Amino acid sequence: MGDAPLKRVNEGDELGQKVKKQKGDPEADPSGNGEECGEENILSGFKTTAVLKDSAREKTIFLHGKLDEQEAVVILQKTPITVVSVAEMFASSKLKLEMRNDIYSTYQLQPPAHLNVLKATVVCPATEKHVKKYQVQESFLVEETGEDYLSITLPYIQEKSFSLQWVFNILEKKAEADRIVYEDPDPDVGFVLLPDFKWDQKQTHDLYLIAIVHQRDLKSIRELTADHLPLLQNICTKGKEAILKRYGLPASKLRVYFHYQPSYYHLHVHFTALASEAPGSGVERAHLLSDVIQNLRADGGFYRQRSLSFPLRADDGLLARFQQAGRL
Ligand code: GTA
Repeated sequence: MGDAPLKRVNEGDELGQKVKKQKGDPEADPSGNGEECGEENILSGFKTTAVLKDSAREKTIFLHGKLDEQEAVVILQKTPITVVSVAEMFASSKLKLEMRNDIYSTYQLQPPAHLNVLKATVVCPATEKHVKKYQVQESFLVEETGEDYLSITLPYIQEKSFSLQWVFNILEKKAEADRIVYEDPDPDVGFVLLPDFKWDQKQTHDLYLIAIVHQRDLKSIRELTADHLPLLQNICTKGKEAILKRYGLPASKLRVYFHYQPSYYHLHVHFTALASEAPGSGVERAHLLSDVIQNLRADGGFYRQRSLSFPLRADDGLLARFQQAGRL
């Protein structure tokens, strides 16, 4: 598989065990979300080799480097400020005046440590494909016919996709079990709904959940037919109900969609707050679940036959395959 780590972690590998623990491995951390694992800071040994991407607007930096000689990607993100924490923040922060002019003044506000937390995402050992995924790059729009999918895309993704181990861990309750918001265990129309790992779950204005289907033979929307309508309808209805019940957010405040191409080829649906600009929610990549359902109702072969457009990054191997096939 193209997702082979640059350097493999052995079963007994110390760093592998540390990272597993940090990332919520059920053997090490039954909670699945790494709570209170802070006895050891595995990132203290991280040596940055490159900044893959940084964004002042999104207050995020993506770093490539080494953790104890293993390739790693670390994403640091400042988390949104929640209204509930504001009163405590004002009461307990240090405030240093920067400038004052007439009715205007700016300050450096230093909140207490527990109100000043960054979200850190660690991928270790990272593959070359992970490093490329997070790197800023030029993109090209590709129009893929149904035939292109069978002759170019499918062989490529069978050969070189990210591992789905994290998905199977969720479905088998080996990881993140206590984060599950809703599950329909039916093998045909069932799914698991849980917070996406990009969401810190502190506030609903950037709510992000994913519904992962129990069926294991569906890679993406390309493989959907009218036979899958009960599955899609089930995710749509029960997913929205579960989000309303747990977070109080009605369907009218949600953006519910698939990615094409996804990064992980096991069918899943993204549920994001309409108010947020989740990465990958643009028209060139997102396909609303409601549109997919209607298209399949009108034509059961829609996603097998129609051309679908999507962006590919300059060094994506799939782009090279489209170029080699004279399709670009
Ligand atoms: N709960 O272990 C996991 C897990 N993993 C490995 C991935 N996801 C997970 N969720 C849980 N546990 O939304 C989530 C991903 C994603 C979904 C897969 O599964 O967060 P996809 O197959 O369509 O892949 O969806 P996608 O959208 O390309 O992947 P991803 O990772 O979201 O990357 C898209 C872009 O988002 C990146 O290029 C980057 O710009 C940005 N991004 C990625 N991760 C972060 C992050 N932690 N913080 C900020 N931005 C990020």
